Amino acid sequence: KVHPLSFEQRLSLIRNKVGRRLLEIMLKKQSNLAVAADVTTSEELLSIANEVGPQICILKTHMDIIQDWTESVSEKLVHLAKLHHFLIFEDRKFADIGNTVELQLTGGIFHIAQWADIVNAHIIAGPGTIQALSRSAEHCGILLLAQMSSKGNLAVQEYTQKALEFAQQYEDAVFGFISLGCIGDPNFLYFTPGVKLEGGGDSLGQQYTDPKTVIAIQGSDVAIVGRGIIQSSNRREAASTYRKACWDAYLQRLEE
Ligand code: 5IU
Repeated sequence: KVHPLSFEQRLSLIRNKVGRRLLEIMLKKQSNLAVAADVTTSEELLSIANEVGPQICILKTHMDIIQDWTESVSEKLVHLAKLHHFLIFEDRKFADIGNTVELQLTGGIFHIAQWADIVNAHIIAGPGTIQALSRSAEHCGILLLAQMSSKGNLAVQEYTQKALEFAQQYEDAVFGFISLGCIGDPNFLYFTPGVKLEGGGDSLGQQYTDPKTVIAIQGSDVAIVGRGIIQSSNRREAASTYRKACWDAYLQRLEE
């Protein structure tokens, strides 16, 4: 299933403009590393964004775990994203009917549509979720959850295929998937969480795979790394190590 195309070649295949902008950033920074900043204070979130910013193509956020969230946090985040040239991916995993999703994306106290470049969605509620996201935030690129990294998850086989079909129907808005690797179509980008150099897992079902397996063998494009970097005593150095490991794995895939 792993296709042989380079990121340069994929640039002309991706219909969504956020997807193309991401590829340009990836090529320029030689980075297919996303960092998952699962932290609970704005101070820590912003300091991570600043520390790992130069090494990453994406910062993945969970705004609803930040205890002191205000609009100024998102403003500062956007400032750092511009400074270090990365995109902001709010991992909100929208899963409701279209009408509700539209309100969740634009309303509440988070106003996700104002600051996120990328958002994601489950396909469980049908295409209305995607229609709502693409209509109410045309400037946001969408990723669909096709597979998950956690033990016992239900996103397998037919479900994964359905995610691919949905994406193909909304190719202007959807530019990729959360998946364990390439699921077959080079017109989309593949983003894989559950990545750690040492492998292993955690006590709540997370299952880690190393960057080389995920990118060179399973054909994923962007590795999403959380605790592997966040819990390191030197985040800058860890991000640099992961960036190199992920990019080398991509170059290795091209050679095969
Ligand atoms: N995440 C997963 N697995 C998934 C999906 C999302 O781990 O299948 I969808 C998120 C959860 C967390 C990050 O924000 O990716 C992984 O963080 P760690 O590398 O710390 O496990």
